[in-house]
Amino acid sequence: MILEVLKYPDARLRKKGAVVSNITAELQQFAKNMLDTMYDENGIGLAAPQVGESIRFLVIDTRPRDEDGSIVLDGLTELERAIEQPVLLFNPEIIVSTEKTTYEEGCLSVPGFYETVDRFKYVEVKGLNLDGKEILLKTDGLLAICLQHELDHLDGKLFIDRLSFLKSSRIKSRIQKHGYPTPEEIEEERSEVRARRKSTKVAQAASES
Ligand code: QAP
Ligand code: CO
Repeated sequence: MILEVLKYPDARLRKKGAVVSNITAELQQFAKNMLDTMYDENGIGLAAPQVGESIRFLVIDTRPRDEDGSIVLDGLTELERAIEQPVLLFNPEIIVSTEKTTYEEGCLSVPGFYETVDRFKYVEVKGLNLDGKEILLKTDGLLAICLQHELDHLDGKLFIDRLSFLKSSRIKSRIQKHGYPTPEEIEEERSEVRARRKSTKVAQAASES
């Protein structure tokens, strides 16, 4: 089942998610619906508060895909490759974070807007899987960035809150005045972001070698 994704400035996005104490069959079905919704919206991550459930749960699948949707594993870091995706996590917590990086992020709750956000490069995150089993993820790459972005949602925080006051205010007032861009405008912005990310990646690879 596909769920409705709430958009900024919906007040429900600002609530702190409650700790899940019991992973019921109903919650397992909800988890599956969130995964369906994330794939349906072409997202790489989704947190429960984004669909109006104020609980600590997130889904992520950052595996890169080619034009026809098949997964290309060589775009992943070694640490990312060791982690089974999609990731479904209840009560996630960052227990270790090291080094800084930046990434041009977007969000299904702020469609059509992308900005560079400061994040940790490496994180260790613990939580519970669908069966309630404790798991520990040690990762870098896009998966680490996405985990930090989705964890923010569980505390009512959006990526636009992490920008400079000027950049953040510009986006917020633009949305308040003009609403969200049309699907055509969003698609245009997305292809520009993809091109920028690609050239950043090439520049990073060159500076590392
Ligand atoms: C969070 O965001 C994220 O504007 C997940 O028109 C993003 O899946 C973490 C999306 C980037 C790290 C890096 C956004 C889809 C998807 C849009 C998403 C849109 C269509 C966002
Ligand atoms: Co988001």
